[in-house]
Amino acid sequence: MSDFKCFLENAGKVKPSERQLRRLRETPFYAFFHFGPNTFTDKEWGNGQEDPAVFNPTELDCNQWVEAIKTAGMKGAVITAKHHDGFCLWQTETTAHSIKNSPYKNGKGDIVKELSDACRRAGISFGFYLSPWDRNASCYGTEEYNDLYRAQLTELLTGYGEVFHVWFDGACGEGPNGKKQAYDFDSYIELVRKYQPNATIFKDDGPDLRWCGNESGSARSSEWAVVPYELCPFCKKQTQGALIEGSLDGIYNCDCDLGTLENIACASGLCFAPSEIDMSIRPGWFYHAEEEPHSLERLFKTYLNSVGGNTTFNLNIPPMPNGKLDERDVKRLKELGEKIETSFKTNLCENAKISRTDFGDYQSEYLVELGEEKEISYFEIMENIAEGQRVSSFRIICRVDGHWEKSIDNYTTVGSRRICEKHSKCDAFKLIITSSRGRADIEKIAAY
Ligand code: FUL
Repeated sequence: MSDFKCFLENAGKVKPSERQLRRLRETPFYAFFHFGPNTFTDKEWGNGQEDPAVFNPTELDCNQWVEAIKTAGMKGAVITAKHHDGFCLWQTETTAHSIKNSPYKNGKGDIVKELSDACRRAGISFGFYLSPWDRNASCYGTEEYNDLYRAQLTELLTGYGEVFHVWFDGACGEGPNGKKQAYDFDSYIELVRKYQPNATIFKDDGPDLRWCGNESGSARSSEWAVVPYELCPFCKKQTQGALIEGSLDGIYNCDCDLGTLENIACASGLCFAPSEIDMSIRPGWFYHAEEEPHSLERLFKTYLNSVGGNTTFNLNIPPMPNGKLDERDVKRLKELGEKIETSFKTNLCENAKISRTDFGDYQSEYLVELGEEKEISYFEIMENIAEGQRVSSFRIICRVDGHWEKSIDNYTTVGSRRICEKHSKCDAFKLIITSSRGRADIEKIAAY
């Protein structure tokens, strides 16, 4: 086998871990809740000097939060247990800058507990965000802070039942004494693995989900979960050695193409690191009364391009100062859920005849005969991602009135799930795989 063929086939065999596979397949759509002193001071970033007395939600209702995200079809929720201001929403032993010193329930409240309980009751997975950047902790910028952070992490990992997702923000600013912190991420990750082995960890550069590179919900048109190890050094390196001498110093996780052949060929090794798309339903991460939720069209498009673009979708809905979600957001979530539900209600390929023809090792064609003319709006394709991501380009052509259309739609990656919005009235279509890294392994072809 030539070096090139060998390299391609190995790239197509880079596999997800069990937990990555679970996140992509079972819980790809979940909620973020940004809640804390900023909610009350109308800020996005607190400076850590806020008086805990500002935190006083008078009608807190985590059941309402959870019921609202359920209507959108989300399966998990992640709360900002501590944002950059250092204020802790749970009964921590590690700092006085917490809910213990707020008027909420006379200092006896615990938002992490209220949300995790509400999630459990509703069958929603629970997760948390714990900001490493802490603008309140006096030891920030010293090794002592890593101990403090680990203690906080341990409290959250051990006190609130099963955790599905832990979100490590990469932001690293100055603390109250002007110093920056060297975060000991290896030890943080070790703690998550020890206490919550099933939880996925989000961090800019892995280990389980990497940052997509923007906060506006824009997805890549080619989203490879297999990327150069240099980009995600917290992931497991699964192949060794570059095919081409080169250097990847110039690429960064917000570039529009990460897993291209040119990039992976120069990588010192490859790893499996799917991305997560994180965005807020409103312009801000925290609640600001004057802001409006984004349009249904924008949110639905982001859903199609994320969950249907080989990534996960973490959509933030900021609770109001009274501790409830804004009815405008609740309405939008419901509309989104209904749009998803109606768009993907009936798989028109249920009784279709599907046959595959191979053209050599890396090209193939699936003929899907529907039996009668059907009106299609979305095509859905899933690769057997458990064995790797392989398809690098494909086309869908439809048979309309007995003629095969000359399609100009060229798509690239598939991965866990690819949704293509394409309207057609046809009685058959072909999925033509025009290139792949090893033999394509298609798990599902559907049309809606
Ligand atoms: C960023 C933070 O600075 C924002 O406030 C927000 O929490 C976002 C999800 O991550 O790094």
